[in-house]
Amino acid sequence: RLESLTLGGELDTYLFCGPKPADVSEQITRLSGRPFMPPLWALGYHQSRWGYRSDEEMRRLVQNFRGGDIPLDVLHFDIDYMRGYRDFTWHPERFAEPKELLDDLKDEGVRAVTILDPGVKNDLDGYGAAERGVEKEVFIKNEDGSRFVGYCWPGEALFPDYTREEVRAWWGNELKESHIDMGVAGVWVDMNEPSIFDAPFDSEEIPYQKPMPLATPQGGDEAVTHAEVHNLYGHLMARATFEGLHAHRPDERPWVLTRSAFVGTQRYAASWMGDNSSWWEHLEASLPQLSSMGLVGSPWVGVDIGGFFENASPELYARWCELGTFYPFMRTHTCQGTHAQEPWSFGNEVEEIARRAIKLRYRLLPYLYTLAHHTHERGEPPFRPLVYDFPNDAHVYQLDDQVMVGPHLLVAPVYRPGQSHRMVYLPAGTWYDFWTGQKVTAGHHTVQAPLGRIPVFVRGGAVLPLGNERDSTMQPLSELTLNVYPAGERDWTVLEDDGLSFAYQDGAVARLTAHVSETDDAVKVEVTPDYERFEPAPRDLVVAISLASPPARVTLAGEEVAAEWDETRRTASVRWRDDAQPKEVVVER
Ligand code: MIG
Repeated sequence: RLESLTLGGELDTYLFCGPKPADVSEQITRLSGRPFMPPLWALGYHQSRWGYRSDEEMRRLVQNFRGGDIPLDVLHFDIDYMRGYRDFTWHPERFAEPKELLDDLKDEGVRAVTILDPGVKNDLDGYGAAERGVEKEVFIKNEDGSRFVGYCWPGEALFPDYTREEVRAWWGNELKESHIDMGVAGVWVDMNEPSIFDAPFDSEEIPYQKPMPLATPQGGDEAVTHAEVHNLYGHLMARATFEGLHAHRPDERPWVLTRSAFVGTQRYAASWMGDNSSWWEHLEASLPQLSSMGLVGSPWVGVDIGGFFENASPELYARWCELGTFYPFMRTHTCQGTHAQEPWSFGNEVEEIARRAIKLRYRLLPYLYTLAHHTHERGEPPFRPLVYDFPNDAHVYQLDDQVMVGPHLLVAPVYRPGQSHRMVYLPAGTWYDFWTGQKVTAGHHTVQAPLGRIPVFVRGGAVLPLGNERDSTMQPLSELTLNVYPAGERDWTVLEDDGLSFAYQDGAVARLTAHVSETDDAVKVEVTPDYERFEPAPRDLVVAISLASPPARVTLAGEEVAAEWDETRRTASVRWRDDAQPKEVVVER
């Protein structure tokens, strides 16, 4: 009975004919907008929890990350940084000097992301944001013309009508002094379904979630009811936040994280899947969740690593970090009142696993960042179901416990406790075990996966660019390795830019192309840098070729060189100082 599920109005239906799933992702984002281009730092590791509540605590966290040799780019500031949950304020005692704090964090390579809820505290007694908002009439009014008031964290709250352009501009202006001038890098928008309660949280009765009355008028010149735009509330809040960051810091790409979204929100914001729990089932569920989001045009997604509600076991947290390495957005987050959930909170063994998982994330950044360019250009999701890459393989149609990360990596996490191996299906083609460099045949395999080792396979033909380990993306890349997994003739181009500004739109992108070809007894890799429009920081280039056994002879630019043989990963590697000149590496088997 469809009529009982909808409230009326028209339902516009679009049919995307593909024919392949990859074509559908391209078509959806061609119509509804290409995903925003993230700044490089947003691809780094984010640490969060509801409950970090002081300047001192934030500084201690950064010390622990740096002292523990665990990379970190972003700390999230949840609702406790505000003064009584008032948007656009900082708590006067707990965060007395936000600018100083954020400057100091930045000196350590760490950026801040702050949360904002749509409900602006109904406090017209010296609270500037609410007063200016009332003066500019930005808040939603009831049918009788009085201001709509709902309950949320600040108690009585007023709700901006983000459908109106002048309201979005007001919201953006409010961001300037309180956030942008303080040095906040990105903004996390929450509760924007909008989530509203019928009583204050500290009341005797249990507060009950209650939507805004559906007849509530919204809109400006084009008058609508809340019923018509309810599902756009989060989308428009994300848009207002993105546009505000952009307007007041035009040289940097905005980064916004939103809980509620609609078709098209991918132009403005990343999102996470909301409040999950520290359950194995939710670790497992993240695979179909995130890969489905990617398919339908919303690729910058993650789930709370370790789980939000309840307490993660050490093993669950370790496994979740292993998988989180590959999430488009990698953040640990947990609820107020749960056990500590930092990489070091579960003892030495788990800390080492989390450290290695986060370090691998940083090594993968040149690959993930190249994928980000593809995502931005054509809607190609970095995290996707196998059917995206193998549309003709009926085995993968029902397969939702392994994913592709870009075209090169197949990731098959362990998502049950106490397991040391799992089944993995590899579609037709040549594959390599990421950890051992061993060639693996297509088909079903039982794969060893002890705690600390997530099964990852590289597709034959891949050139996988890996960077050096870094504490933060603020440190330059000093080494770029092109890992070559031979399987015939292939090209791959690594894309790099300043990672922060919009200069890439004018072509300020470095392109490093590797052309791989194979004969029976040799693998040839032609590396061609094109740094005319953007010059990367000084660095070494390395070509590392997966081989069954140590090579007989290796040449670099025609000269015989001593290649380094890595027995554990079965690669022969050749290194040189990147002088922006083309080079040819030939390995004779
Ligand atoms: O009512 O800001 O999903 O990530 O930590 C809870 C506190 C409000 C819900 C978000 C969660 C966040 C929490 N918020």
